[in-house]
Amino acid sequence: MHCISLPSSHHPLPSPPKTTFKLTCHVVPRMSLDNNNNSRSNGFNIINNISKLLWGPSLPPGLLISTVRTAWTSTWQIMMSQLAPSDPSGGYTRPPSKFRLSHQNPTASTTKLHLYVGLPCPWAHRTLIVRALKGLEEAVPVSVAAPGLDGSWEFKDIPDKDKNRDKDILVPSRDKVNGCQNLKEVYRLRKGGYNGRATVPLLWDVDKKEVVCNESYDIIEFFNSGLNGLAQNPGLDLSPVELKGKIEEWNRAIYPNVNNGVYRCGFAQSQEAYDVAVNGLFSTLDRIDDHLGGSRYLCGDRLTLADICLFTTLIRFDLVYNVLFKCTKKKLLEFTNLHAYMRDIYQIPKVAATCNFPVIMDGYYQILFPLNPGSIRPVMPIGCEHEFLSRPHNRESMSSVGKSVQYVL
Ligand SMILES: N[C@@H](CCC(=O)N[C@@H](CS)C(=O)NCC(=O)O)C(=O)O
Repeated sequence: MHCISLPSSHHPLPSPPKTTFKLTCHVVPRMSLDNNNNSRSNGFNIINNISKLLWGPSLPPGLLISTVRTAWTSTWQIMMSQLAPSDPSGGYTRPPSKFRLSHQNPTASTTKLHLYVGLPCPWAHRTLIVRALKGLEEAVPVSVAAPGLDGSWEFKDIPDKDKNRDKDILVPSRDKVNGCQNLKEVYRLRKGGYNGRATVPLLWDVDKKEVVCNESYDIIEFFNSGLNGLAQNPGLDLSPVELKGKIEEWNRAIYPNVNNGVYRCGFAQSQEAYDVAVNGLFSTLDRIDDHLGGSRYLCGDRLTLADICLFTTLIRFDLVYNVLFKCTKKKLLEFTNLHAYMRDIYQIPKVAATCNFPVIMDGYYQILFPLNPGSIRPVMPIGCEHEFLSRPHNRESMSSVGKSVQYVL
């Protein structure tokens, strides 16, 4: 491998260079055009052969970079504008969920329900945690989709050898109720069909073959209070009347700035949009961190839905968002209280089994192609492993009710 410096002016077109440039500031490897790397795709080899014909064994680096930069930037802008809708300033705007569960049309507790999720998705993760804490595993069985290479959700049984050694931990599965190959097919089964975004979580009415709801917050409220006749832990109330106001207040700050805030950083299509998102994210995290210095959970001594919604973003923070979504100002591990607070929730029985870290990492680093074209999965950062998350959090003393009386499941 040769090392070259980038020439300051454009390289003359397009004859092959006879000399090697001297190393000055930017050091980039000279692109080798040898066809000896079997791990590369056919596409790579075809382009490689055309390049060889045009320019000889190696490309002029200035030409290579300026051409690829122009082509890549335009392609990136097209991809991002289609995959991540934005406002005129380049800020990411999440499309609203199509199927809401309103209080006027509660689902009867006799309805046979099925839940579709994907493990990388923080919104689906909320529903898995509330389902587990309420003991709704039998009442609401689950099918776990995995992201396909085009980003849509697919069902496949993973080979035994790839299954997690911890038998309790959730893994991708086939569609256990409709036998579909992918989530789009499930949505299309409903009367009247559906061609919109096939998102998880999806709560499904098995007998009517109908979407009950695809908005995570509606689903967790429903799991919390709407299925107590079927729940193994009906006494647990994650949204008690006296705390509803506080929960809503936290949600109003946390949803736009943290839950969706990390996506607004990662999917920003302009520097201005990114700056607004990243400032909102870290100022809100600082505020929460201060608050958690004097309060075990967001609303005091009791775990609520607001904590669960915050948790599913925090557990992905150092693992994914810090790097891939450029949430770089601080790692979660560097906050005074947030990491211990996250460990406190992780250690509640049944929560750890909803967190499949390798599947979460793959779901972002290998699937969000426009943000990580090489699909390389970075090494797991310190503080994200099960062993570290199982360390003492020492937050029991903050709580006047002691350790998790309400979570004895
Ligand atoms: N507001 C929805 C968001 C759900 C959502 O955006 N899910 C993503 C995965 S994280 C999805 O399924 N995307 C697939 C797509 O947009 O086609 C909720 O909270 O349930």
